[in-house]
Amino acid sequence: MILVGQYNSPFVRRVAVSLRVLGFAYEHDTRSVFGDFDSMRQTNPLGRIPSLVLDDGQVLIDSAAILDWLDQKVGPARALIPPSGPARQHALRLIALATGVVDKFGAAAYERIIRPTAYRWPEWIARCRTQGQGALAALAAKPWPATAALDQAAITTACALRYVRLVDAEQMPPGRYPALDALSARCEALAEFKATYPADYAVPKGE
Ligand SMILES: N[C@@H](CCC(=O)N[C@@H](CS)C(=O)NCC(=O)O)C(=O)O
Repeated sequence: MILVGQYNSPFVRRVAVSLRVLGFAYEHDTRSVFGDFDSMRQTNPLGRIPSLVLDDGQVLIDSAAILDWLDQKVGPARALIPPSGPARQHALRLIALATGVVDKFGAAAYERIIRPTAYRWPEWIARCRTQGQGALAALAAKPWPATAALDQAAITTACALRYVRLVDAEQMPPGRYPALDALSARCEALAEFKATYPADYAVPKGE
C-alpha cells in the first residue's frame, strides 16, 4: 500500500506511526499538498492528505477512516482504539481533543504563515490559539501513565504536540504542560516516531 502525504502533516504522521506499530509495510508518496495540488486532486478529490492507496487500487481518504480500516484489519485484540464501551468513548474524546489541537493551531498557522500579510486577521489567530490552548490544557489534565500500552489516543496526541512545536512553538514552551512533555518525549523516542519525524513545515509563505 501507499501512504500519500508528508509527515509534517500530523494527520499523515498518525497514520504512518499506526501502520508501523501494527506491522504494515507501505511505500511513501511524498507529493506536496500545496506544490502538487492538481496531481493530489487525482488521488483525493478534496486535494487533502493523507490518502492510503490499497494494493487493489482502492483509495482510502481521511486519517480517521484510514485508522478505522487498520483497526478492522488487525481485529479488536490489536486495534489501537478500544472497540466498544466507556474505554472507546474516552479514547475518542482524547483523539477529538488532539485533532482539535491540530485543527486550531493549524488554522492559526495558515493565517499567520500562508495568508498574505495584508489579509491576516489577528483576532481570528487569537481565537484559534485560545481554542487550541483549551484542548491542550484538557489533554494535559489526563494522567498519560508511562506504563500504558501505546494506543491511538497517545499516538494522535504525540503527533499533535510535535505539530504545535513545529508551527507555533511559543504556544507550548517546555514545562507549561509537564505531562504532555513527558508523553511527547516517550513517543518521539520510539522507532515508529523517529522514522516519521517531521523536521520542518514546508508550506508556501504569504508575502
Ligand atoms: N480530517 C482530515 C484532515 C486532513 C487535513 O487537514 N490535512 C491537511 C494537512 S495537515 C491538508 O491536506 N491541508 C490542505 C488543504 O486542506 O488544502 C483527516 O483527518 O485526514
